[in-house]
Formats: sequence, C-alpha cells, structure tokens
Amino acid sequence: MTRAGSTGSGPTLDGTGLRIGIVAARFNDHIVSALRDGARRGLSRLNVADTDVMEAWVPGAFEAPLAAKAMASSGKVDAVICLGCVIRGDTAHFDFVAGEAARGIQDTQLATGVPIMFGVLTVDTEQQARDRSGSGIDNKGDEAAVGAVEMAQLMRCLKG
Ligand code: INI
Repeated sequence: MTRAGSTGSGPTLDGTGLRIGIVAARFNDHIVSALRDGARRGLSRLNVADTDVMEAWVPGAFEAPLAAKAMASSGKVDAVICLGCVIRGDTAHFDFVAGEAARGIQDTQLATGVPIMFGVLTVDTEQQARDRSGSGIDNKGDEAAVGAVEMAQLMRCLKG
C-alpha cells in the first residue's frame, strides 16, 4: 500500500524550506501573543527558518479569514496559521465571532487549497485561555505550527 504523508504513529516532520504565514488577532492580545510565541517555537523546532515566516496582525478573530485568504492567494506561503482568542461573554457575540472565524478559515483552505490552521481559542474563561497558551508544547499555537508543517508536507506530496 502506498501512503501519502502520515503513518499511524504520526509523520516525521521537517519544515526545512517551507514558508509559513501567521495571522494573529489583536483582541485579547496578551493571550494571542503567547500563542504566536508558541507557534514560532514550534516552527523553529521543525526547522522552519525565521525568514520564511510571514506575520500579520488583524483587529480580531472575525477578520482573520480575510488576511489568511490574502496570504494563501499570494503564492508566498505553503500554509497559514490563524491565531486568536475568543472568550465567552454574556452576549451572543462570542458565537458570531468564533463561528465566523471557524467557517471563514475552513472556507478559505478549501477555496485556495492552502492549509489554514485553526489556532483560535474558543473558551469560557480567561484561565482556560492561559492554560492553552503557556510555554510548553501544549500551547495551541505550537500545536497549530505542527499541524501547518504536517499539512504543507502532505499537500506537497499529494500535488506531486
Ligand atoms: N474578537 C476576538 O478575537 N475575540 C473576542 O473575544 C472578541 N469579542 O469578545 O468580542 C472579538 N471581537 C472583535 C471581532 O473579532 C471583530 O474584530 C470586531 O467585531 C470588528 O469586526
């Protein structure tokens, strides 16, 4: 059987030569900056050169898909990592922002064929956000970086 990319125990990841975009939402920026640091750590651990990482900031998670689409359509990146933090409040705003960010990101990766990672925290409390944006590999930005390298490698493999 021919396998493309991953094996059951996970793929061997090497991001050498990959170009990765990061779109980070400024809303809750103390958390999102920590996710961005996690993503940068993850990319660096997987041999993605700092100079191959393009970073753009947007006002909030709602705007992330548009910037991701511009990056993905530019032909300058192999994958994009969207980072944000949406914390549930007392109104329905959370559902619109989180839902539209997720929908926009999925639509964009399907429309462009460029992997777009959903590194947007959707949490009930600030503490839950802190727990997912620390200095270890359980940082969701780091997790998104690993996903970006895996998907970029896989798309290269599948597209030939
Ligand atoms: N944007 C976020 O990224 N996180 C949030 O928790 C949030 N809340 O709670 O309102 C949020 N709102 C801003 C939104 O993303 C847009 O920037 C804004 O609505 C303008 O379009």
